[in-house]
Amino acid sequence: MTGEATEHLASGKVREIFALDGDRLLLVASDRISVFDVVLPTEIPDKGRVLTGISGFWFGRTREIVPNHLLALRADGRSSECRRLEMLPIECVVRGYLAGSGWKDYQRSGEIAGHRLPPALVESSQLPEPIFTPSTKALIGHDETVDRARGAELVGEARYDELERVSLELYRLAAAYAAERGILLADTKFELGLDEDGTLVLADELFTPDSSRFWPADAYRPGGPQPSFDKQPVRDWTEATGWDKGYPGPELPDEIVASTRARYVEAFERLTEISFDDYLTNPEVVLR
Ligand code: Q0T
Repeated sequence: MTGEATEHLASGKVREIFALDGDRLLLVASDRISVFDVVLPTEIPDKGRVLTGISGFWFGRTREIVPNHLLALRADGRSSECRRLEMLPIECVVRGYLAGSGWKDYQRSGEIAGHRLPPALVESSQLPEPIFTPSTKALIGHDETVDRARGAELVGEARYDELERVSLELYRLAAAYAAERGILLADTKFELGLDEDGTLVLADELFTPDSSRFWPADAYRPGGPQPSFDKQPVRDWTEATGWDKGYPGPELPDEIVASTRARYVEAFERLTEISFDDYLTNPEVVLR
């Protein structure tokens, strides 16, 4: 036997987690793509490498805000060696624009996670200020948004305040940076954990198109849903087939695969200003 023992710990829709040893995990991003919460039978070549590279880029540029779990990027470009943490039981969501479940909550109640919002906002409106709207991980179905009182019951008041402060700071940094490159970061989700000394550490993936809504700035028209930077051609093509959005989803034609791959690579190159070929030669270029 060569190589190391790796125990498979968990599968997500598009990622796998393995234990390398007692202190380290290996996160492997596949090329699977989900639309309308369904994983399609067709893969997008290099999608997992693009997402791993974008996460690595952001982990390298947010260390002054909060330490993170990334230890190394492997030569395959899709595998990250990470510190193993005690994960916190809330997902940290920041919204700068009104979309998805936030838009639904606003229409119903005029607020999201206890944040009272101005009247007369429309779908995709920019919010007056980014807001922290954490959620609990539901075992099945969608995550449940929680307010400060419920969030503080789950992690403690001081930790909740720390999560809110760090999350807003991360969002503001990335949203300003992306906007300069023609990409609106509508919202994003972080997962954090604690290391052996109880220090807060950023985990999971960071500011990828799978954990964030990326909108092309030049197409931004509030008053309706916005096209997704990465997945819009896949959404449009699959919907046009008459698919009922249940399993199994349809196979994608080659031209949709090729144009979607190109959009992921474009997102990587616009955000990082690094050529994707250079990333494939040495993934750690994103950390410099
Ligand atoms: C985790 C300890 O990504 C997840 O599941 C998809 C297969 C969620 N998840 C994260 C962990 C991490 C990370 N990232 C970490 N550094 N330490 N656990 C477990 N599940």
